[in-house]
Amino acid sequence: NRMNIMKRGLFILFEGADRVGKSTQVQSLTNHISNSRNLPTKSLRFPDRTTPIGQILNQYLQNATNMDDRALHLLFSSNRWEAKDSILELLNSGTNIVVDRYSYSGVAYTAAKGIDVDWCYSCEKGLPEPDIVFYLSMSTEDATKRGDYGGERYEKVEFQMKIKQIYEEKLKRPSWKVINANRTVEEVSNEINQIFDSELESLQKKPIGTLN
Ligand code: Z5A
Ligand code: MG
Repeated sequence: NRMNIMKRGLFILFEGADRVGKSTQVQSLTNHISNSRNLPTKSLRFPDRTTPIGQILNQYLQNATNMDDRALHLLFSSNRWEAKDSILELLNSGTNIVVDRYSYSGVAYTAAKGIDVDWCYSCEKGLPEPDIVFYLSMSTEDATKRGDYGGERYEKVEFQMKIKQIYEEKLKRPSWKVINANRTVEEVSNEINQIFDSELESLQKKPIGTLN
């Protein structure tokens, strides 16, 4: 395994609307990379509710506070900017990161309130770019039938349909891996593991990108 020590980590991102199984698949791919592939791996999630900014976001999401939509958007973005140096350090030191939501969640959830997509995205320019984006897709109707739905602020069917539309019509890029999330956990994770395994070597040779 000495060869792996020389290689940078990959930045793998999971995106999608509520309850499509992102956190489940983040856990599964993290296990696959660290146990089956024997590579250093860490999972991260946004919002990172442990920082002071993250605590404000947590209160908002739990319906405890209200805030201007753009001010809120900037806090979600700041919560990624404050993680930028540690993300780059992890990647440069050879640790793969599997990330649960990032800039595209930021844009989708704010733009769904009627705010301009380009304005939303501009705050994200300059952040480290994910090497692979897994976009988990399923019907909003089926997603709402899954566990714990309805607890947090954004968990309303009409809002979720808008989120899905923004992801698919405004944000999705040709390079995204669109995954049918309406299958068993194992079926979904098998497809994801295969994609990761087949792209690992070539992506390790690419420099870390920047959102632009
Ligand atoms: N937000 C924002 O506005 N701006 C930003 O910049 C960012 C986020 C970064 C917090 O999200 C909120 O912040 C979110 C967006 C907003 N809005 N809301 N609401 P969060 O990531 O903390 O949300 P969460 O609580 O983790 O839920 P989630 O992301 O909606 O769920 P998920 O991670 O996609 O799904 P899961 O937890 O893996 O699975 C959900 C349930 O389904 C669970 O009971 C599983 O056991 C089950 N499950 C999973 N996979 C399957 C399959 N394949 N079949 C059947 N059942 C399954
Ligand atoms: Mg989740």
